[in-house]
Amino acid sequence: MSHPVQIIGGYLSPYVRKVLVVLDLKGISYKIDPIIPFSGNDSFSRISPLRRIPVFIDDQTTLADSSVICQYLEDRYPEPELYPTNIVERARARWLEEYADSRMGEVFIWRLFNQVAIKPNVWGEPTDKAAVEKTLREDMPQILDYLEEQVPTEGFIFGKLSIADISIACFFRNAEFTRFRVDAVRWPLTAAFVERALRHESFGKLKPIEDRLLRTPLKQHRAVLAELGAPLTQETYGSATLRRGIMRID
Ligand SMILES: N[C@@H](CCC(=O)N[C@@H](CS)C(=O)NCC(=O)O)C(=O)O
Repeated sequence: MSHPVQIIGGYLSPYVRKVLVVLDLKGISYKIDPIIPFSGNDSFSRISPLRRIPVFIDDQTTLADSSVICQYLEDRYPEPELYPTNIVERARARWLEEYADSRMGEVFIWRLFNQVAIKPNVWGEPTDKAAVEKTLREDMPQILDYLEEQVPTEGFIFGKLSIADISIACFFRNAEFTRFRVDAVRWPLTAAFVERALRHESFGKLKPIEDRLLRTPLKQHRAVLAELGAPLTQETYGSATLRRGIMRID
């Protein structure tokens, strides 16, 4: 690979995972600075004005949004194709990616993963159990009802694995981190689809790293990743000081 790629953002983010899976599928090697967005330093604010991860840096550009990054990778490295060629299917793939990033992001990350993992582990705040129960009772079924109509009985949404499958599956991995499992009786197609997608080699390679990080205090993530042989950058955009995100108030 002649153009070294850097990814700023940790392995437990679904948006980082989407980019790492796409890089893997396209055979592009990269270095990673595995920070959480809240530990970003002042330089991080310059490369990620919304103070979000992932950020992508290569010899040509710096990009701070997973969908923009994946589209750029597709344009620059077209093989294998991860967006359908047919323009109607291509638009639907982008819609499903957008649905995953916005609605599933809101529910799986902000209302679930944030409550169960980020609040206690990053901010030392208790989980709001009533809020989690409400999310599981009201928001989650609505998403699963929609997905049940979108996913196929076998294979992937457009036949071969595409950005739509990858984007959706990434959020289910974070749901697994909170011990959430899709009810296979109520949503059989979605349950089977998620299992199929997450079994894909490109997700499988990340799984041992993710599992280990889940058991590791944040401060030790870099050291543990070095021990695991992860392709770490030398420099980091992280700092010891935590800052709240700038896009929302919780
Ligand atoms: N639209 C962005 C969303 C990225 C995003 O929200 N990332 C989360 C991490 S999972 C984040 O950085 N959150 C910090 C914040 O919003 O303050 C993308 O697709 O890259």
